[in-house]
Amino acid sequence: MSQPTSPTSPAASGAAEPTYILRKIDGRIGTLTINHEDKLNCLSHLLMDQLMSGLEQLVQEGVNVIVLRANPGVKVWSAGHDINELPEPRRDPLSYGDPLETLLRRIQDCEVPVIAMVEGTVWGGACDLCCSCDMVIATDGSTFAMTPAKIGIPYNASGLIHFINHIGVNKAKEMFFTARPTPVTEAWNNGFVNHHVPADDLERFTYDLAGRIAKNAPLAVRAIKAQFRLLTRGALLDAETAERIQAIRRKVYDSADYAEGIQSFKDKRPPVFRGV
Ligand code: LCV
Repeated sequence: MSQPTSPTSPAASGAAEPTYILRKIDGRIGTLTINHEDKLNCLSHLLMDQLMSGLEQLVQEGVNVIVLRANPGVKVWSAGHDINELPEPRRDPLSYGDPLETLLRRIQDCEVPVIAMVEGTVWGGACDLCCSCDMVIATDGSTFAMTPAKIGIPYNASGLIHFINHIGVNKAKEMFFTARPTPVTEAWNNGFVNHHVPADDLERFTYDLAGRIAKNAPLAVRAIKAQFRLLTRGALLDAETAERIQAIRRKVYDSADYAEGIQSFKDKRPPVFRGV
């Protein structure tokens, strides 16, 4: 087994960037470990940049499957988008070019299957990150919470499609409208995770499944993944519907409620939404 390697690149100041993603290869299985626990592995721009370059490097190094995980024993797998990096009001918080949206597409377009190995709680954009992986294996105690309504964010069409595809429209509405942490037993029943297993069996189970994929014909696996990607992009939207969705979303991220949602998090107080 090769040693864990970690992508560090000199920042402008010349100092090495913090290492938020650890990269490891074992045979044809690559592993990317999210490694920023003092901020609960929240998806900061730097962490997401390192995650995307980790994906590229593993594919270039010839892996046939990638496991995306956090360090063993975490209580929070990822607290979702770094709220401090959400744009100020009147700017789309989840635009096509947003680092989170770019990362989600990069995972869906990744040439090899990506398996999310989850323990602990998963929040907001990190749930969409799991949805964008090809499979999710979680421990029995894991939960998944979709939080945009709690923060005052309209989410976006491609993100909603991910959830509709995975768990059906009614369960997706419940996850988004309530922002409730959904226990894995429910998430399993509605198809959000492929398997849930006892915490002490998570690693064995996940790498056993990864090993089965790694020894299959790589070209066939890649071609099948590419077809799944094209077939699950969601129904074609006519131009007017796409513009109407944008208008609906703009009303929200232009609102005082969006500003209140972010500010209340920073102030560590419950938000007071006024519907304006
Ligand atoms: C920045 C954080 C975060 C964080 N960002 O520990 O899907 S969408 O549309 O909503 C999308 C925009 C999105 O993903 O938004 C983010 C959604 N995530 C959440 O709503 C989860 C927010 N975090 C929490 O509710 C709590 O942190 C949990 C329940 C995860 C853990 O609570 P706990 O009491 O154990 P703290 O809240 O004390 O957090 C520890 C440190 O991590 C920071 C938080 O500000 C704190 O930093 P300080 O020690 O500097 O105060 N943190 C947590 N989540 N998403 N920073």
